[in-house]
Amino acid sequence: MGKRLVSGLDVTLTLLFALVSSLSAGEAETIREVNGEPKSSNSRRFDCHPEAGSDQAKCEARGCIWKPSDVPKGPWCYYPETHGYITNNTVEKTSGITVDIVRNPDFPSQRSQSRDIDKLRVEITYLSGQSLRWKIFDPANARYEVPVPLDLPAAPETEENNRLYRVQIQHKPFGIQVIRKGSEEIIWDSAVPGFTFSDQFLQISTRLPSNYVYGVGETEHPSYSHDLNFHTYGLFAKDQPPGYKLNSYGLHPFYMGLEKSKSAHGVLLLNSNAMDVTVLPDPALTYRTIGGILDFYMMIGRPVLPAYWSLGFQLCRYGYANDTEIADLYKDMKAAEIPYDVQYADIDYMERQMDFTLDQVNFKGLPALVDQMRAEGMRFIFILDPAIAANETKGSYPAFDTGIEKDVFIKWPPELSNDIVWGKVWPDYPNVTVDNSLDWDTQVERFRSFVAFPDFLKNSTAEWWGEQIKDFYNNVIKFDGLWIDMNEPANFVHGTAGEKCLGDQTLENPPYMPPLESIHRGLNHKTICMNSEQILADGTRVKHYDVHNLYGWSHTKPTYDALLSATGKRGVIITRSTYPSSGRWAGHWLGDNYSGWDQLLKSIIGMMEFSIFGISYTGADICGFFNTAEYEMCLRWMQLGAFYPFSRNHNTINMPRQDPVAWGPEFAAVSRDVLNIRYTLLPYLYTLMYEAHAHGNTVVRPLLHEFVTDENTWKIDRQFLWGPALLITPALDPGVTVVRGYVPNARWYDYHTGEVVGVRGQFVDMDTPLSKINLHVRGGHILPWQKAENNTHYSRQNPLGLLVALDDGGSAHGSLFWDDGEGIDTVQNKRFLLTTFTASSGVLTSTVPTDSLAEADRLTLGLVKVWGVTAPVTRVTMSVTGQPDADLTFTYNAEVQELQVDATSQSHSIEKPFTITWNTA
Ligand SMILES: *[C@@H]1O[C@H](CO)[C@@H](O)[C@H](O)[C@H]1NC(C)=O
Ligand SMILES: *[C@@H]1O[C@H](CO)[C@@H](O)[C@H](O)[C@H]1NC(C)=O
Ligand SMILES: *[C@@H]1O[C@H](CO)[C@@H](O)[C@H](O)[C@H]1NC(C)=O
Ligand SMILES: *[C@@H]1O[C@H](CO)[C@@H](O)[C@H](O)[C@H]1NC(C)=O
Ligand SMILES: *[C@@H]1O[C@H](CO)[C@@H](O)[C@H](O)[C@H]1NC(C)=O
Ligand SMILES: *[C@@H]1O[C@H](CO)[C@@H](O)[C@H](O)[C@H]1NC(C)=O
Ligand SMILES: CC(=O)N[C@H]1CO[C@H](CO)[C@@H](O)[C@@H]1O
Repeated sequence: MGKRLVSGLDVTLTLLFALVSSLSAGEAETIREVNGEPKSSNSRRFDCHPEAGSDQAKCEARGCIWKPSDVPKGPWCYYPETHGYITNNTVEKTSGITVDIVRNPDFPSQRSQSRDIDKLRVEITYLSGQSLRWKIFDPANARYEVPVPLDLPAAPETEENNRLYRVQIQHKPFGIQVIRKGSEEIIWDSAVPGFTFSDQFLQISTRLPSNYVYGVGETEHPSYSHDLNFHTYGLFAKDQPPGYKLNSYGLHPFYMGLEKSKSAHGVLLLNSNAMDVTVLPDPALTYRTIGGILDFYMMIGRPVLPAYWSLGFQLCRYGYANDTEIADLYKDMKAAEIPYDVQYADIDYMERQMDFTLDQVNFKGLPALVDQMRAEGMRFIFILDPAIAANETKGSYPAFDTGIEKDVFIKWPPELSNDIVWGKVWPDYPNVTVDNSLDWDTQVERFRSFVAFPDFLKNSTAEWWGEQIKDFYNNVIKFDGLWIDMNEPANFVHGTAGEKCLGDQTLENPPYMPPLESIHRGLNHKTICMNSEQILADGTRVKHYDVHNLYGWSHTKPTYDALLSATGKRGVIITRSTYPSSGRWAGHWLGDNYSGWDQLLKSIIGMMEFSIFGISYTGADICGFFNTAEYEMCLRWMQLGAFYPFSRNHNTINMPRQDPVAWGPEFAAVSRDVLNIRYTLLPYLYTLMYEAHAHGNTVVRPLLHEFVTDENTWKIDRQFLWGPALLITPALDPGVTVVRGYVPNARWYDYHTGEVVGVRGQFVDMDTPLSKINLHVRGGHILPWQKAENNTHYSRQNPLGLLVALDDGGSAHGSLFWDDGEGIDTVQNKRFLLTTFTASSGVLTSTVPTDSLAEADRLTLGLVKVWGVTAPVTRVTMSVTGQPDADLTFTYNAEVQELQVDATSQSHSIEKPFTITWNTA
């Protein structure tokens, strides 16, 4: 944006190798060709006219070639081979390479309204042995760069031998090639035509090493592994329920690519402007962004450790009429004995949907209800939106008044106006009665109050926001977590409730418009004007145009900090709009999905994508948000949703109820059973959450992450894993009683029976009557568990059970992470217990690498189940240092090959290492 912006456009590229630690499974199997059939040379074309309305004249005016393609959907207008930039000067250092490049003058400008930047600098930094960054920018004029801090290594890896990769620079056209050493595969290759760097249009393409590419969000995808047949996804944060090719709430310009050598790498483009990503059959990928610089990376930051209770089941709806309705629901859930930890209230609880207020008519009794529920071990989460109502009588609404005093709201650039950029969202004007019979636009115009949007990038805003949250907690109502919504930011008027967007109109309607839902309506459709001004922490003034996609990201940390400071506990934050690194503070629900069968599969894809975006606490609204849920679909969704890390049934206003006690006793029983399984396995899920937080592992895992050498797994998205060891095969279609699922190459046990599955490396038909979801446990793993109770407050007090699933060689291993469940920074402050378990040759041993748990949080050992014990057991003993060996009671089931050992009588506290030995006949 050259002069107009204080600083301009920035695109940075960093490559991640073996991003997913479990991915580089070391099986030394022969490498197979993964690229499929030979490609027509036409499939190598890079599109020179991605906008609609391409013709020969327009094409040739860009210096491009016009020729029909024999590849369906292939571009007819494409770049000549040498189009792009040419290297001028290359300097190699031990820490990286710097290259000056100049635009190849043989080709005309691509977009006359967007000034080309003819000389660029490329800085390649060897961040670590596994990662590198390359940044392409204008050395003469600073442009906007993304102010999101990433966890980068302290110093570059200067030792060539320590790097897994090599970098090569191609001269004409200029391109970067990143080569994985060993396999010698080129895993990034931008030495292709079409590289463009102008004020409002930046484009870079890379060839991909295989046809298997995953990620790029937030947008709904019909499959986890991308279909590479020329699909373009527009990305721009929007209050837009997910739908095919529609840009949605957040921005995640990150993809993971598989290589022929069956390794994987990840690439993040650290750019926050509106953009699109095209996948091509070459195979290749093109990024087009309309601002910033090109900056590519690897470290995204590790996901937050959510409070233990947040892994419990949760209930919500938009449209609870009053607190009595919530109290009745709670009573019915208790009577039905369905495990449940968290109740929500949506914007209904507020007075006229204004943040930090309570409806004193319909929700007068809510604070008392919340106190009562919390006393019984339940938790409460409230929604907050960013927009603050602006038409209240002065002195009556402190959130707005103090916001004005502290100057926290987004304004126009001072040279245009000193006013706030007003919008309209949910809050109603004071003293009006909304007439719901009128059409939406008329309602918005007549009844919705003006609102101001806090600028969360600005220093003073976090402090003000934190004070509002603390006052709300101390003076109005207690809560345990917060749910932040509408933070794209969403606006019910386009641009501004004032007249029109002031200033430069190319910001509202840029010369290149990515294929967004609002393509014909401009970037400010349902959000604020792009020319609004925001202030970074260092004082830099930036355009909303550049930082729009960071609004939800910037809203998240201040909310998380305020929650911790108000409650003194870590709780949980759920946010709708996300950007890379949002997972450090929050989880994400997959948005306002609808009650349709197709959404069950899409939710698995969405969860697996957010796993690789570094957000492990995810799940869709169980039974769907919009529309009417149907019995069987909702039942199947309850079964699937019992395995979302974030497991919440949520519904919109004016729709029939869809909670588990709304459908009669049979539905309630199925919900109870499947949630009891979830609750039983929460110690395992919590340990996975810890591993994600401490080591960056994924929680919900596609099968390919564990079985990458098995090509059958590369396209599987109807099944998923919890960590390495629990395989979930849900029923996703109406009327089915059998579901086809893959059994990867390992020994697996049926979770429900403990019996070993006879096959491996095959697709099999699994019975799935309405009451059952198929679950399998992988041999070689030990899963910690606890008997389920009505909520986690009580289940956490039960003895710890172990499920030991032996592999073919009779061994298994696993671990348990345990803390108080809600303390702040228990991992950083080492206030936790970490126990590892190993079983081999009839002996189960525990070791305790970290033992710093408070007395009150300690657990005793309970029931140990061992699967795959092939010979009858004659005696089981337990030994603990300093104590005489004790005989334990046990049962052995020869048919199932299951040994059950009851250690309860020993009252053995698990921070002390123990050994359990079983003797066989
Ligand atoms: C290429 O680099 C040389 C010296 O580094 C410089 O004099 C020359 O102007 C550069 N060429 C272009 C086109 O920028
Ligand atoms: C609460 O709302 C329900 C549902 O609209 C209604 O039937 C009931 O009368 C209301 N109760 C109170 C106490 O307002
Ligand atoms: C859960 O069970 C405990 C113990 O039986 C009981 O005291 C508590 O009220 C129950 N809580 C809920 C929410 O059902
Ligand atoms: C609401 O507040 C805005 C901003 O101050 C003002 O322009 C508008 O006239 C007010 N509307 C009403 C109905 O008070
Ligand atoms: C709304 O009505 C109340 C009571 O009638 C009055 O005190 C208040 O000033 C009114 N607010 C506005 C903004 O008109
Ligand atoms: C914002 O806060 C940071 C950290 O406290 C400080 O370094 C910076 O100067 C502040 N920025 C402004 C514009 O006050
Ligand atoms: C059911 C479901 O979750 N569907 C989609 C919801 O939205 C996300 C994007 O926010 C998609 O990834 C899901 O597939």
